[in-house]
Amino acid sequence: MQISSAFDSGNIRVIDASDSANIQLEICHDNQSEFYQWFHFKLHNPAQGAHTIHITNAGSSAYVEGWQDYQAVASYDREHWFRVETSFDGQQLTIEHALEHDSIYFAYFAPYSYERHQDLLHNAQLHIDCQLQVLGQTLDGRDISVLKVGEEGEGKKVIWLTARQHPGETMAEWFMEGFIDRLLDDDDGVARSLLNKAVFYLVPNMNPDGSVRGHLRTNAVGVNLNREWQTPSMEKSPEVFLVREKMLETGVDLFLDIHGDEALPYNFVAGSEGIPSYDQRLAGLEQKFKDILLAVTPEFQDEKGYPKDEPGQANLTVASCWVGEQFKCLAYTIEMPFKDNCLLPDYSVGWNDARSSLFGRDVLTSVYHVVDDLR
Ligand code: GEM
Ligand code: ZN
Repeated sequence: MQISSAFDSGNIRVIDASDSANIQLEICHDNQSEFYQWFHFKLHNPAQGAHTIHITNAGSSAYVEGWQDYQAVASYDREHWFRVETSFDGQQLTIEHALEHDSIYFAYFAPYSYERHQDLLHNAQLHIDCQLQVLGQTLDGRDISVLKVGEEGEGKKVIWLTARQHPGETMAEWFMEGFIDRLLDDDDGVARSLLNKAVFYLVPNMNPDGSVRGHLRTNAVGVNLNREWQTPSMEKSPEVFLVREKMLETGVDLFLDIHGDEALPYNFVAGSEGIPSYDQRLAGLEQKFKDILLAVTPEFQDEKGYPKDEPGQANLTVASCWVGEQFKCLAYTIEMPFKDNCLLPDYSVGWNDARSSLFGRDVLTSVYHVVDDLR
């Protein structure tokens, strides 16, 4: 039996793989960081049959509550990911699976590879309304890429989306795939009307280094990008520094920052109620955005989510808080679950890549219904 993680977004350390009934593994920390939770590895065993895998350090991971009622994902073909029997005893996460083929991949959530990221960018640039812009390079030397869709113009709004500041939250880039695909669909009336009303700046992956490295939450040097928005630097957080500079150049009328949440089995939003400039106009825009999304899809809900920030108490190092305050604009963090939407569960796949992509398509409808009210 061989277990490896020497591939794009791979993360595991083998402690003991001599007995298929008692495989012992550990998740590696993000580089120069205390965070860990993302895992992605391949198990090869032509003997096939029953395997019991223990991730022995799960109990000290970043979000231990994320393992409660969590089921790991697996794939034989690296395209179709399904949930496998998983349990957590407070210390170790145990995966039980009977192999039906010689090789199988296991992961925390459906991976989104750097190759697929490049395909997303380069397919999008083929569209006449889409420009592929490179703002600079990350600390590992990868492009910080933005898709500009549409053109600025008199009375047109400027809409920014960023995704995967936290690289292990791969559902964020699946979301962007759906959002971009619909926005570039010449047969879609919502998309075509939106391009008459707004120009879009879309960052499908804010953290390509952390993605390839198999990190949960940080970039190449262990920095949490979603705590860098007040004072980013080229030395620690060039990803944020360069995107923020571009935002200051273009202005922002609507901002969405796309994430995943380890513990809450829901889709939800986190707003800007705690920023100093929060007012009835922003509160009204937030409510309209949510009301439309609630009407469009039962995958969204507005009962469960993060505790609300007290007035003036928002953490302005967080993207949606800093952007909301800097531009006095509607700014949301959008969260999807690593587990499932427990209000509409799918027991075979849980929340997954396809549902994330469809949710991205649905959010475009909310953007359409608020675009005229943004200023
Ligand atoms: C969260 S976002 C924190 C709360 N955001 C707002 N707008 N109040 C983080 O970075 O901790 C997002 C995430 O990690 O998924
Ligand atoms: Zn996140």
